[in-house]
Amino acid sequence: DNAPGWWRSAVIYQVYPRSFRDLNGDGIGDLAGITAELPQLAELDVDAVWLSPFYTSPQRDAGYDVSDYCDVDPIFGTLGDFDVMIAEANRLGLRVIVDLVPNHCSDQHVAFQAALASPAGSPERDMFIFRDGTGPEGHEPPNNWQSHFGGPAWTRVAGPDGQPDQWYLHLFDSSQPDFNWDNPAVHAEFERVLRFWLDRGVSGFRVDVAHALVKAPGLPAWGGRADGGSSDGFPGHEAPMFGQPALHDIFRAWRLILDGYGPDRILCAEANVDPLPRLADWVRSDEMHQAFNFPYLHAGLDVYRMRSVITDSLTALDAVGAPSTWVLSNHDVVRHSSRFGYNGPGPRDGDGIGAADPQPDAALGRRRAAAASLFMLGLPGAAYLYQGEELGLPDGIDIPEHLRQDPTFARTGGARLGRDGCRVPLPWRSTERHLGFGSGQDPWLPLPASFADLARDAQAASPSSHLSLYRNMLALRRELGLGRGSLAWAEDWCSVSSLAYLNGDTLVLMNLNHEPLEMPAGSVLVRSAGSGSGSDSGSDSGSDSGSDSGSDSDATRFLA
Ligand code: TEU
Ligand code: CA
Repeated sequence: DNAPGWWRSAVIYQVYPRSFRDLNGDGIGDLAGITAELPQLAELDVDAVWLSPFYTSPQRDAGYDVSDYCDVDPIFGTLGDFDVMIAEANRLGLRVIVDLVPNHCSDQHVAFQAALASPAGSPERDMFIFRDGTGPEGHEPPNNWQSHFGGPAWTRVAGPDGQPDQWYLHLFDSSQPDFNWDNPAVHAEFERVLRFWLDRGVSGFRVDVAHALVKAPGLPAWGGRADGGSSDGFPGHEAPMFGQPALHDIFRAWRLILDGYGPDRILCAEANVDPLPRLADWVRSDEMHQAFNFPYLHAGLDVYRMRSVITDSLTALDAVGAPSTWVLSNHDVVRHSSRFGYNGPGPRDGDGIGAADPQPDAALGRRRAAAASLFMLGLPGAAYLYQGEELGLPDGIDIPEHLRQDPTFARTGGARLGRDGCRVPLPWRSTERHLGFGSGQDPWLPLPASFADLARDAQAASPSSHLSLYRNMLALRRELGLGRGSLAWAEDWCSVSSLAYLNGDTLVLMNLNHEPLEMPAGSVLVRSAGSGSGSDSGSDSGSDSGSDSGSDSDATRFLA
């Protein structure tokens, strides 16, 4: 699909490189592994893949700590492997989107090493956010901001003379110094990075913590949760480290660069913000094309919240001429198949699920995940899938402490388990060593025993599997043009435990009640109940087709 607007209705599949497929057998996924399995993604019929970072990195935050933005980390392969992957993707009609991490780099990046070796006030330090400490002898951090991963957002360095010196800001791990976006040299550097990857054929960028690049002048103390969070877990929209007006100039400059490569190159903001109008702020015809819809992810299965998020998203984004995006899982949150296995509040973002925690009901979670995914894939707009959700994978629960890699775990002294559970490698072939993830060393995180039944080959062979549901739904989505459709709530089918909308003459329904809802005979095109595991209770999804357009009872229907 070469149309400039391809992204408006696209299904974009997130590949987490270290966990996708390990072709050289060192226990970590690699670019050659992605190339080898791209045909599987083409067959699933997604439009594009988005790759989480594979750049040179000490891997303190799984590659979101970049030390060279224009090269491939040796654990993932080489630039040559990247070129081969792009060529194979193009051959298969798949686009490739890469991750841009402009808020911070690795403390091993040459620019940060140069800053450490240079005195306070030097141009080298001005690439980052260095400040003098407060209190006696500057022993206290410059302000009260907290890192997302726990602990203060400031770390003190030793000066070139070895004496205690300034502090630098890091909204994430101490190994991830924040860039100073008030400095034009930082702008120039990232414009170079954009061109580098556009020249290699990428279709665009997912922009990591896009809303955080610019900090409020003077770095004022933040009275709310110091990591910018509000009580319900969303970063507060008035936080001084988010949503600053100067962001618009940055995004406009980037958009000009992308447009120079053609109207089909896109920018998607990863901006974990609320409320929704704030999200639409970054999506403009001369700025970002898209932004992740985190309010939708955070609505869980609360039908009232889902309904208002959907309505508000469509309204807010319609006003700026953009479609919404929809997302249920990514590499930062407990997979929806596990989240939905709880009645009542499940784990908070970043907390993970451990063996000692209350356990989700796996079968219930998978059924509800099937229903919720089907419901999401019927919505107009773009959908982002996270690798493994098409298999209904749950989080890994039994991860030994010494294997946990997410800095959240260490920075909170184990109080929060972090995000490793959703990053467990994928099962490809049920009878092979390491379930086909790799044939050599142990995978960097163990695959749970339950993954054997969920392996891709086993599911591909079963018409009632979770994977088959995704395939069927994605095929219908394309055939019926649902991504480019529009939404009207189907009030007759909405209740305290069900939510339904019409997209054209297709009715999409999610039923969270134990009792199935009766649909007109012969009208269901796809339903999730009965896919995967048993279907005694919980939720149910399916779809129906009517012959004529027109009356509601003849509408095409999906049940979830
Ligand atoms: O995440 C940004 C972000 O806002 C996260 O704090 C997210 O809300 C949180 O992890 C949920 O627990 C991005 C990347 O997706 C993440 O993997 C990186 O660790 C982070 O940026 C720093 O680069
Ligand atoms: Ca490997």
